[in-house]
Amino acid sequence: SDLPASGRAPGPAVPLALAPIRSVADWRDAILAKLVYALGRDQRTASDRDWFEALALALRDRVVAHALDSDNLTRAAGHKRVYYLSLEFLVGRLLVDTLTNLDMTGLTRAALGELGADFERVRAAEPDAALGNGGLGRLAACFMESAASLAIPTCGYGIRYENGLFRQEIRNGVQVELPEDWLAAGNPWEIRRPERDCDIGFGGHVEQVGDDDGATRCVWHPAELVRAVAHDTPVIGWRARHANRLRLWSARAVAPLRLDAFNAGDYLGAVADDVRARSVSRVLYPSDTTPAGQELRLRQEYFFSAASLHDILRRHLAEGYDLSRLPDMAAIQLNDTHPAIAIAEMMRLLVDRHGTAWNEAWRITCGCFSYTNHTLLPEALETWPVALMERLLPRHMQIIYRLNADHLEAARAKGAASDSLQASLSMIDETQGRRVRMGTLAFVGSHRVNGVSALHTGLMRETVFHDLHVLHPDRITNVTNGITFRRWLFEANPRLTGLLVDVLGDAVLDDPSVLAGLRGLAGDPGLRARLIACRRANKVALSNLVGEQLGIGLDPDALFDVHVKRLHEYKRQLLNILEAVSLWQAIRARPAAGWVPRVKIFAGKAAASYAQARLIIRLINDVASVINSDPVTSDLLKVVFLPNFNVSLAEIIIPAADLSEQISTAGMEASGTGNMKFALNGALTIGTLDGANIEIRDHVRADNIFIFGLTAAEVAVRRLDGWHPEFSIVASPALAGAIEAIGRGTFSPGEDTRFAPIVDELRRTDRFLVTADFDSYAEAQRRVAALWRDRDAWWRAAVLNTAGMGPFSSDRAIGEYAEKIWHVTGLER
Ligand code: Z16
Repeated sequence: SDLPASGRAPGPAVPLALAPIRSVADWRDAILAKLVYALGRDQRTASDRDWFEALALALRDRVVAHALDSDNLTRAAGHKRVYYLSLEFLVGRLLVDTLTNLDMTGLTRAALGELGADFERVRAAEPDAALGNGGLGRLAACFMESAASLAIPTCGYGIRYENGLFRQEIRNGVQVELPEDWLAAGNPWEIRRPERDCDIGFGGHVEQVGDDDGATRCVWHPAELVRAVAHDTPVIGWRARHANRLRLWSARAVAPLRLDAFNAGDYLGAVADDVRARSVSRVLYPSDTTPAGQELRLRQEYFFSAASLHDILRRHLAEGYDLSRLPDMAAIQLNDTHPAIAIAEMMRLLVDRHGTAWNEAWRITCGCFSYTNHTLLPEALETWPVALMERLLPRHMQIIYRLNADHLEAARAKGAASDSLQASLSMIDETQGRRVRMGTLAFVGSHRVNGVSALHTGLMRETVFHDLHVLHPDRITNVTNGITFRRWLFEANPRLTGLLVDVLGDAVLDDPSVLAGLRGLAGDPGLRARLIACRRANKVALSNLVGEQLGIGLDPDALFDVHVKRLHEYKRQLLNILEAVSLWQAIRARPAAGWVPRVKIFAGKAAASYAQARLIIRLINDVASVINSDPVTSDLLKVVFLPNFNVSLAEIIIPAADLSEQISTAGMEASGTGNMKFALNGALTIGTLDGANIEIRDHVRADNIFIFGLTAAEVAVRRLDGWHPEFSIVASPALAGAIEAIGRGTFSPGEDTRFAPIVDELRRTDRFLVTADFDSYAEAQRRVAALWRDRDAWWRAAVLNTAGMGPFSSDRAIGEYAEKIWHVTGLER
């Protein structure tokens, strides 16, 4: 009689988490058992990959036990859950992350040693899970780790792309994209969940049951079904406090094989449906910040949104709750507009499937959803042609029309009645064909909408979302991004972490605010000597990698000046390489002028379709080959482009950086998160007043960061006041000299037009104000060199950077989401 409506026994009967392993011998035997009995391999011939897999399986047992425990506890406590819907999760490797959070790294090194395997090689055998493009995807991965660490019951939902972000090779200076096949050898972390599979419809027609305003029950008859197949990856939090899961959907046909066709000899036709269905989860769209706009992308968005909502409602009902209570039990976060169609899908499920009245369905929907915006670039705001939406998702289009009518009516009632206001507020953009504005749908269907840095949130209110903000003045809120210190400090930089623990005590591992205690030690010579030793070791490791990969010898005592991130014009890698050219020219003119030896390190991928970004990669590589072979400057300046930037490479590069380049055109980088990773590891930032750079300056203090360039407000003025790049070029001989060298073919011998598109853009339009900021940037670089010469002052500033970074932990960010947006707390044990 005390069973819930689901009829299942309530509560956790026994704790499932396995007892901690205490002895090396026990752990060694557990790993060996996986190698032999799960994989069927022999210890004497096992490869690094075999050992990785055996170890991952042994670890997964432990993490899964925690996840089941956490789940039982959540259910028994009737605790609200968070659902993080994201088309991207840029996880990277999971081995060391898992070992760190279970505190089993030392044990594992020893156990593998006894088995005759090498920990470092086993670790390197894991492929990166690169299911994301850049910041947005990596943020989702940091958030998953922090939610688990804070014991906030959370499920991440996304797509299990067969091919994640492409692998980048550089051939003759040119980016070449190759498919990334991370699943080729299987994925030991994931578990298939066939009982969670569900079928997702596309196309077809809608049967009208009630009146024709879309607000009453309808029946959608899809023309096509695609099966969503569930795979869970358990995510363990710090000190194994709690474990969540990441549920990724892959697509396949409902009937994968047409046996009649096969028997008739039509082998391709027999599997054609399956090939078509599988294309939905086949590959991650490689465009960072610009929407892909193809039908397959909309299919991906709806496919994973619908499968996830189906799963959320199923769980809610199975636990015996009424749908009216959904907002008390489920907070659904939309990571950008990519899953915004989930708002229409929720309305469809409630109204058509469960018979909920329209207004009640809307209360439930808005109560559950919230939306994070990650960019204001006008070309990046997602819209879908109405005609495509009508064809692929006819019922959703009806629902959107009806929601839009309600929304515009409410706006009119509040005084926003003019044609221009109604047009700007509408979910339908009529200016370029008729298109659905996904940002407006997401905004209207959410109880909270957040930006990712203070500046970005302010600009949301003032620009793109201005009119919606006036209508709903309490809806937009700021949650500045953060990064998980477990991965980006403890795992990436064990040397610095060891030092911090020595100096600040174990508490620094659990409470990032303890880092502030370093401020009192900024002048301590003992600390400084140890910091220098640890940075130098990290730089030697990076130099070895550069030597192996590119055959370039680096001096680890040179200033390592690092610019790694996606290639995009607004991120202004071009500004950096122009300054490198100009520096090279200056050194050649006066080789004995006491230059600071510098290594400029670049890495990053360009969207395959983004010609100008690809050309900038080519320019960096061509400049590198000329400069690196110049005997006059060879001890003073090197330029390096490391191919295939990914999470694992970032973990090696960032701890070895002295200087962090965060030089986007002000107002264009929503937040940045690389900026936080570098500063946490003690690099000084050279940057504009953009995104989270502003808050980083506030926390590390203005003396310890090199700020330059136009502010966002000044950029806005420049764009209006008739400024022309020629003004800036004429005023700056250094800039003119660099542009001229590029235009003259100095870096493209025999082909002086190679970089004409870059030179023309700089001279004619310069949409990203590279020329306007050049002198200010070059001057900031001279301040960098001056501070570098004053070793004590440099290291004092470095200490103050690490000391000020506590607030940029993603635990803080997730804590703010939990309190201000999700209204959840961590689970108490
Ligand atoms: C992305 O990585 C970002 C924005 C976006 O619209 C699409 C993608 Cl794939 C980035 C922002 O550019 C960056 O400033 C921000 O730090 C990051 O999202 C996380 O919020």
